[in-house]
Amino acid sequence: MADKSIPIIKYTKLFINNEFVDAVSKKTFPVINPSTGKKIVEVAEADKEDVDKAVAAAKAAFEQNSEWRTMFASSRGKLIVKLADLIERDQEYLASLEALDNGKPYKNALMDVGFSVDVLKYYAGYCDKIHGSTVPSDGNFMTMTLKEPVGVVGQIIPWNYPLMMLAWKWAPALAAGCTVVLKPAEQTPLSALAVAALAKEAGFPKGVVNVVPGYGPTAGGSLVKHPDVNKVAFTGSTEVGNKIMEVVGQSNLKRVSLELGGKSPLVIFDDVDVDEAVEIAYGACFANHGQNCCAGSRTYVQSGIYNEFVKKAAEIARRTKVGDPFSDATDQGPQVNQKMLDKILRLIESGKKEGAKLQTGGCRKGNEGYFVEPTVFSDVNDNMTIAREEIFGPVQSIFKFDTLEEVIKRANDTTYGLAAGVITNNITTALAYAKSVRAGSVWVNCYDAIAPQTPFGGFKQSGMGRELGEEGLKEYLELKTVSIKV
Ligand code: TXE
Repeated sequence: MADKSIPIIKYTKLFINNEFVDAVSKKTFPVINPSTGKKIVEVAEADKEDVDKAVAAAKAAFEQNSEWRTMFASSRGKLIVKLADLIERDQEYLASLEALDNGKPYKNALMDVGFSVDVLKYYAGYCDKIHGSTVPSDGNFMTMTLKEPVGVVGQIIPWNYPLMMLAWKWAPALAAGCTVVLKPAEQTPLSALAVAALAKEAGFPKGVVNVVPGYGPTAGGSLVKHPDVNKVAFTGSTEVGNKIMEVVGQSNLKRVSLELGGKSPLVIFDDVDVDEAVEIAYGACFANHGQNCCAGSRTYVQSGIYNEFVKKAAEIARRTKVGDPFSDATDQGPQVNQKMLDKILRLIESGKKEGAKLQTGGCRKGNEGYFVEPTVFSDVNDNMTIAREEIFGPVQSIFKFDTLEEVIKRANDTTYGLAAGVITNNITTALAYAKSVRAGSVWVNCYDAIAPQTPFGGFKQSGMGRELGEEGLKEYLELKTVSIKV
């Protein structure tokens, strides 16, 4: 297969009411190529006035007798399938946009596109299966429940999986019958705009989906504050998640779902095949350059295999091919921007200073773009900064442990609770761990086993609510009880 080439950018304006339009202010912002640090293109910058327009369009599309509200549920499902088909048709173009502004290898971006298609199709099937129930209430009543769309939804997504995060947000919202205003991350707005054009081509009525690229505090903040937005769904940092809760509390008490950061533990017992465990742990930590909310960034290894594991973990990390996302040989592209590069390098320095043992990596790679050497630290202790802060980069921290009881306590000693993993051949150990660890997803002898059907979300400060699966759909539904006197 030949290496892929850089795509032509077709859409750079806001998408409101099925039209691509300039920002009211006519302002634009630069989108940067993380492989070079140079500008790719200027994109229209939404601010409050633009968000107001987009929300008004979404509100009109949600009016009682609108085309969207009166559409058969099964037709809504077909429309979502059509969008999924168009995304599949354009998968190479969309994957190349992701590789360009996010920096992930093209081959990985192509997998993200495939997963996005699967998620859309999964939820499309729900449209005409959103049942209420009948309730045997006291008194002479016939009582039933109806599940209705929550209304206009504001969705704010990050840059690590731009297209996939759009699909995780749009698919359940549209299946439920909501209308959407999406703010993509300022670093990676290109694929969302291309998919907006596909939504129009699929035949979504105007105003059902709107895309407003722009910055967090301005475009994002306006969406969170907006009195006509009935729900906000956010994926991003815990810090911004906290801010959203404050603003929502002071505005209209809109529904909120949050998918935030993590510091997930992967625990490896010494009854396992070490090579296999090293590979699972490598994937858990380094997938998507470590820019993964559920990254297994704390690797706990039992003392019996500790030394062998550390040696092999460093070897496998050293073999990673870091470079051009458009080359087939590349395993790891650049980090997304200068801010993330600086954060990762600062945390690597803290690891060195605080006494962790650097096994490999530890530096920026090259002088152009935002590349980081895959880095492995051993002898990490629980109080070091690299053990506690989310690094969001290609940095593995390896800890030594002796007993199950001890490691459960240490695994849970974090403010986060998004995911956790365990590798062992002992079923009792695996189940004891799975029951005790405080995390929204637990993976046994695997990692990142995420599918459209599996609910995903966090305990503690990793968020609230769930995405994917039936639980993900519920986040976009209101329950109504109707009692009829008989
Ligand atoms: O996140 P932000 P950043 C974590 C990770 C990373 C750190 C910072 O640790 O190092 O967060 O990344 C929008 N009101 N995660 O700065 O700022 C913003 O425009 C409304 C984990 O990129 O949270 C973007 O669209 N919206 C994570 C989105 O929020 C606001 C993925 C995420 O940006 C806003 C990304 C505001 N006041 C980072 N401020 C995960 N859970 O996967 C910003 N935004």
